[in-house]
Amino acid sequence: MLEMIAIGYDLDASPRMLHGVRLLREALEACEYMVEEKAGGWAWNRYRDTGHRKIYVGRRSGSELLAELEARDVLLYHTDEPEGEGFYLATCPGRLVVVSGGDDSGALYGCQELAGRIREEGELPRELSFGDTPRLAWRGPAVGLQKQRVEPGRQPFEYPLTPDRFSWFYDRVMWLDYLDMLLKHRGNSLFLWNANPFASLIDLPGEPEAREVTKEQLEENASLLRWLTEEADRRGIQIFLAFYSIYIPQSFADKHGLSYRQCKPLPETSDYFRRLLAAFVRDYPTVGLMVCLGEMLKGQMYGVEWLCETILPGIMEGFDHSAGADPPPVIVRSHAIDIEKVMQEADGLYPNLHTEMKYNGESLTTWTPRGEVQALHRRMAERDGKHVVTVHMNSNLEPFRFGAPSFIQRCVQAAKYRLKGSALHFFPLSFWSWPYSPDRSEIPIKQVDRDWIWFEAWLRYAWNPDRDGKAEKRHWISRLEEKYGNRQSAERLLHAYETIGSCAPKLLRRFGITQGNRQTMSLGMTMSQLTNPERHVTWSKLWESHAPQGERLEEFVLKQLAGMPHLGETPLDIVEEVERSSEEASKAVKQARMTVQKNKTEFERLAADIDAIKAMTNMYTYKVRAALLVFMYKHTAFGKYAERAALLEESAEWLDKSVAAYRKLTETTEKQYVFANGMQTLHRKIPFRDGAAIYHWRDCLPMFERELAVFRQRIGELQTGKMPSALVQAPAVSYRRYSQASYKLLSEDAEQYRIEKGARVFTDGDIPIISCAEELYGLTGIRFSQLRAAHEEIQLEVELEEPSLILVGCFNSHDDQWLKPGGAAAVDPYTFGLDPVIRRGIRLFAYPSVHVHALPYEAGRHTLHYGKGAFLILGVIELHQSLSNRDFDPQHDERTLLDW
Ligand code: ADA
Repeated sequence: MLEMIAIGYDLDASPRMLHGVRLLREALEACEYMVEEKAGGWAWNRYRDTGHRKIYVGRRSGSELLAELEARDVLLYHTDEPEGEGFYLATCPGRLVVVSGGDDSGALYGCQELAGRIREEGELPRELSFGDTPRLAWRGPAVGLQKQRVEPGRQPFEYPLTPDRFSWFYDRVMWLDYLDMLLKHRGNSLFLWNANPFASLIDLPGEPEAREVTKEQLEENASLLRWLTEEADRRGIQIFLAFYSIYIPQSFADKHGLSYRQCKPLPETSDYFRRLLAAFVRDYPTVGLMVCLGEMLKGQMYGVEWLCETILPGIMEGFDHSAGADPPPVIVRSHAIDIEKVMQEADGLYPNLHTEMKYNGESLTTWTPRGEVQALHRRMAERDGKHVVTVHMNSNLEPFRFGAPSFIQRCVQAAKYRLKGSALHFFPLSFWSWPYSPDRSEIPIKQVDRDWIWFEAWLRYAWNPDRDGKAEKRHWISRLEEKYGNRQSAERLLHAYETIGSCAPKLLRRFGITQGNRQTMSLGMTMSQLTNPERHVTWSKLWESHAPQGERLEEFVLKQLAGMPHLGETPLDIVEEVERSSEEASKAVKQARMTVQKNKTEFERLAADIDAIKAMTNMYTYKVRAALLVFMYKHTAFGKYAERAALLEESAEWLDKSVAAYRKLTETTEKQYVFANGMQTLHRKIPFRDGAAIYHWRDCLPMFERELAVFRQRIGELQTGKMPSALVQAPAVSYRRYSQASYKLLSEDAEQYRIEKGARVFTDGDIPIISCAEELYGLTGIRFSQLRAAHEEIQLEVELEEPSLILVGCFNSHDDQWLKPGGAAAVDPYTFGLDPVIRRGIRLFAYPSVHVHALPYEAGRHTLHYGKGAFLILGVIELHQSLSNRDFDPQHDERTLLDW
């Protein structure tokens, strides 16, 4: 006889609780119970009347049955009483099983836990007393409504929601699978990223230009979002839309004579965003919002106005007109703004306000973040709201698989304990190509399938990072055994995942230039980038905050030569560690191959990844050895000719090996991967400029081969007693002045002047030009007070006749008095993120050298303001012309930098 089990719940049970009941029912039926649902549940003193066993699912606050049983000491907890998403499972006298949830999500998770136990044991357990609660408040991934490339005729980030761009967005079956996966691992938030999603979702009355898609499309989008929000909510998942306050629809911009990117809120744009958000929140009061106020230096200035005068009032207005019970959560991102300044002004203006900041920048490098970045996280976390830590982008891991669970566990612990974060948001491994992975495959591989271990691990540890290491090891071995059908293989694969997983983080943090996604780490680095990182615009937070204490290459060599003690992680420590790890991983995977029973194709792909990461590791470690020898050469006394020459010889040998490893890497990846860098735009610059043209190892191999050939040729020249030709001969190229563009200077406290030898570059002091690059000679620059610029942010009003490039000169010095192009704005490809067009393009008397950047602007009026610190405006030139990419000071360049 089949046993009957009743599941009771209150009449007002929410869809979320009912989803939990459904999970329970399915599990019971799978174990051959008969199930009867009892909406309305039982009175506390009558439940015993039902003779068979029963399960009651309830929310602690609001459930009469739970309240009475608790009050009469029938239901007792041996843990903290369940609150929020927490739950407790208990067996009570009278053949009752209780699922007591802190809230609806708690009840859902309780049902899920019980359903899991029923399936595992094959029956409804007779004895239960188990409670659990999440340690982090939001736990969820990002999904990019963004594409890998800038669309022709459109701007970066401009991706209206349409099926031709995002066919998967309209695939409801795929969404349900994804939401179920999130629920399975207790993810409770999902962040959809787009520059301005509202323009594809909201129709502002009388404002057709504010819409980026057709009316029909807009309706389809709106219906999809509504459906998604409901289905997510059922599974305890909060949907967030992540947007940037600076992007307005192009058609709207055209109508008002504005540009697509709006740093400064103008009356028209402020009014637009306010109405847009009000309309959105009115229609979707449960959708959370995550706002990025900046993504450019100018955001530093205008974050407060955007948030306090436009965004929050818009949201409040929408909420007041909505049916929502509580104002939706709003998360303010710290990217490219002075988050502290913004939050100081915003605190108290909105009841559900939170902050967000990146974990290791746009890479994954360490579980011991420290320094300035750690301090800022902590200060944010001390505020009232939740502080979200984002594992953003992971540009040093792409395009490979990453599945080192213990690394991930420690990162989540660090997010909680070192950074004091209370929520975790993480990116998929290939954000830009969502939902597919970069693997070359006839049938596209979905990231959720390929990177299952990535999703599971982040979510698992976001629920509870403090799990016991040994038990965790068993857990992952079982999961791998399920996948590959054999325990021994599983043990070896876990070892392979763990050991190979440490390579990319360690390589980047010790040898890389930036934690930002300007660098595609797996494509390698040039000798110049290793030996002269400063020339390539470094981001020192990489090693000061996102790495354990340690030494950079040159520092290490200098200490070594001086016989000084080393501090922390040295380049050679890392070289040794990663070589050993990748070797171990490679052995482990070979052993695993012998016993793998299932999923052999995926196994081979994983094995190929490990081969590729090993080749990448060797490519780096050999090259680092070569670079260390170049530094030795640089810092060994002149005169010791033979000794110095031998250093370079040895260096060339290592470089040779590095190129051989690169060849192997290219061979493997040629078969396995479509691309290395997910984002294929100008923004990617390391190792080579332009991620749109250079995105595969095969594109880089010839350049690295050439680098080796040139290096050898130079050494040959040195050995014959000649200075290498590049050192003595000026290149046979002649440079012409850039084509000027007309512009007016409207500010009264600044003046125009001709760039030429002897001209003064500031209105105060007497700082003349000693020499300047031919490209700049004769252009019309702008000068202002250096003293004032050093102490406050200078604002210059200009009017451009046509779209133009403004040439901005930045001083090559860390001193506070100069503007820092390497600050927040360096991540922005459209401002200082671009490498200078002319390095050391102008020499001034007794001043640091000046790098010249070319910043694009639309026609029309602009306020130029880049932050505090002095800089130069060296002219305004036509947008379309070929720009230099050179160092104007060849002596400096070649002789002291050894950049050949
Ligand atoms: C990086 C990335 C951008 C965006 C940005 C952010 O700069 O290239 O596309 O994701 O980070 O918003 O944090």
